[in-house]
Amino acid sequence: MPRAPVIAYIGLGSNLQDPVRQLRIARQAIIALSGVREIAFSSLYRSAPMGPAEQPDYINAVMAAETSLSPHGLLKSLQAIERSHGRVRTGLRWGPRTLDLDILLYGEERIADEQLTVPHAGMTEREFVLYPLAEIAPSGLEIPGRGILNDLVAACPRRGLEVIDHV
Ligand code: ROI
Repeated sequence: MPRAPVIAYIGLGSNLQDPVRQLRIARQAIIALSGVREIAFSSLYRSAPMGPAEQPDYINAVMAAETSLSPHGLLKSLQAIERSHGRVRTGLRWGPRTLDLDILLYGEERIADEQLTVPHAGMTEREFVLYPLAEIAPSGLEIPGRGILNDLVAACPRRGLEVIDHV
């Protein structure tokens, strides 16, 4: 049975192998998925690494997409893009990565299983997620179980986060 389309928000992040290029290529790959239609794409943001400090700065962005894929179907597609774009990860927890694609929100759903946690676990404390999200989402958006986007942004310091480009 085809599903009614929902709005999903996808977080993109990279700090290796030309991160701006990684995000541009990833964006095109997501747009090319069948069952996914881009609605909005934030500016690109540069932020200091959360986690071990001895790694390059990150470039992050958020996409709003309408999708008819299931949450796990979308996850599989995003993981395939991560792999096909040569994702490199050191074994280090919170270490550098070529490409990270996270489902931040999937409509109003709350999901918690072995594969997927939605809303994304760390998103409400991460400036590099909340600010790009707020750029493209309605300010009154409810993050299920966490509160209203505007309030979460107001409570989150920018920590040097800067916009680097408009795409
Ligand atoms: N830090 C920043 N600034 N941006 C990220 O996307 C990011 N992703 C991660 C960890 C390693 C937690 N740190 C990050 O996965």
